Amino acid sequence: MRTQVGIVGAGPAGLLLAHLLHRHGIDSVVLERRSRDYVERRIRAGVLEHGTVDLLTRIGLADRLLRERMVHRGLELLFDGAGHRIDLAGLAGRSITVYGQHELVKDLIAARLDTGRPLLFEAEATAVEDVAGSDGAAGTAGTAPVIRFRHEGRNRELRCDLVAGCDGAHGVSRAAIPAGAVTSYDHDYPYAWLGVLAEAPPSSDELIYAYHDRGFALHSMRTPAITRLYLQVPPGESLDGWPDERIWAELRRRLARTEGWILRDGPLVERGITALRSHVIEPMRYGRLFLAGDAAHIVPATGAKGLNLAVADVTVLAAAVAHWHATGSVKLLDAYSATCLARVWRVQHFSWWMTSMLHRSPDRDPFMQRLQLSQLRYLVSSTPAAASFAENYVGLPLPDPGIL
Ligand code: RFL
Ligand code: PHB
Repeated sequence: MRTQVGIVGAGPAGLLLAHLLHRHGIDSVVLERRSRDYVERRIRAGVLEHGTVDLLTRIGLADRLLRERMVHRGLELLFDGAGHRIDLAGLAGRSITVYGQHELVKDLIAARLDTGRPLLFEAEATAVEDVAGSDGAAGTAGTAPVIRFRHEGRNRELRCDLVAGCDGAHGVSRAAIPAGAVTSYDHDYPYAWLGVLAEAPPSSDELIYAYHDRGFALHSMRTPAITRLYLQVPPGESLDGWPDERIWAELRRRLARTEGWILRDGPLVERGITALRSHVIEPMRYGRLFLAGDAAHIVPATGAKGLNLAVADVTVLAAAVAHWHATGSVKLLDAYSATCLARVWRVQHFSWWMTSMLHRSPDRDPFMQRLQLSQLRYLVSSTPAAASFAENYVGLPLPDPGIL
C-alpha cells in the first residue's frame, strides 16, 4: 500500500488529522489496532474547549455535537463544605461544551467513512521505519518511510511520504526515534482517579471540582441522564476494593456541602482507574515522523485538556502538510514542533497547577493544605485570579492555520 500520510491510531488526533488532510485533497491511510466497536465505546474525555467546537463546526463535523451537547457557562469549586461558582463565560467570554469523547470519535469515524478514504480497524502497526530523511528535512530526501502492520492475519506494509504518530500513550511510532534524538520530560503525581459512569441524572447543572480532606472528587456528566464522577485514589489502587456502595459513600462525603444537597445515584455502568501524569517529548518530530496528541504528551486529567491539545496539534500539522503539498516549502513542517510545544507547556502548567491545588497530598502535609486553601480562597474572591483560571480552562485560542 502507498499513501501520502500514514496515520497510526484512530483516536481523536488521527481521525481529525485524516479529515483535515482530506479537505486539502491529501490522501492518507489510518491504521487502528482496535475494533471500531471498541474505540466507539471507550469512555474518556468529556469537556471540549470553545476552540475545539469552533473548528469542528467550521469543517462541518459538528451537526450532532451542536444538537446533543451541553453548554456550560460556568463551573463550581467546592471546598470547606461550600460551593463557589466561577463564571467562565462572564470572565473569559467563552463557554465549554460537554460531549463525550466516544461520541466525537463516532462522528469522526462516520465522516471518514463518508470520504471513502481508507480507515483500517484491527490493523496494528508493529513498526515504523525509515523516517529519518537523509537531510533531516521532511519529505525532501531519503527513502520513503514504511509502517509495518498486521491486518486480517497478514503482515503488510504501508509506504508514505510522512508518518503521523497519533497512537496515544502506548503506541509504537515513538520507538522509531533513536534514543538521544528526543528528550522526554516526566512528572508523576502521587494519586490516581477512579472514574465511573452512572445511569443517574446529573445532580448539578455544572461541573463540580471538590477539594476535600479525604481527597479530590469531580462531578461531571455526559447527557441529561448520565453522570460522570471521579474520586482521587492512591496510585496503584485496584477496583477490587471499591464495591459500588463504597464509591457512592465516598462521593457523598467528598461532594457534601453545608446547605444540604443530594447526590443522585443510579447503576454504575463503567469503572476505571487512571494514573495522573505529565509527560512531554521534545521535539515532537523526528525526520518524517510527526507525533501528535497523547503520543507526544500526556496531561493529568484535572484540567480537561488532553483531547483539546490533540486537536490543536493536528490543526497545526494539517496546515503544515497542506502548505508543503501546495508549495513544496517545508517551513511550516519545520515549525510544527515548536508551534505545538508552546501550547503544550502552557497547558502542562495549568493542568499541574489545577491538580496540585485540588488533590490531597498522601502525607497530608498541613503546610501544603493551608497553601491549597489559600489559593482556592484567592481564586474565588479575586476577579483577576478567577479570570486567569477561566481563560486557561475555556482554552486559549487555537493557532490560526492561516497565519502560520
Ligand atoms: P488516543 O485517544 O489514545 O488514540 C490513540 C489510538 O491509537 C491506537 N493505537 C494503535 N493503532 C495502531 N497500531 C498501534 N500500534 C497502536 N497503538 C495505539 C489506540 O487504540 C487508539 O485508538 O490518543 P489521541 O487521539 O491523541 O487523543 C488523546 C485523548 O484521547 C486524551 O488526551 C483524552 O482522553 C484525555 N482526557 C481528557 N481530555 C480532554 O480534553 N478533556 C477531558 O475532559 C478529559 N478527560 C481524559 C479525561 C483522559 C482520561 N483517561 C482515561 C486517560 C478523563 C480520563 C479519565
Ligand atoms: C469528564 O467529564 O470526563 C471530565 C471533566 C472534567 C475534567 C476531567 C474529566 O477535568
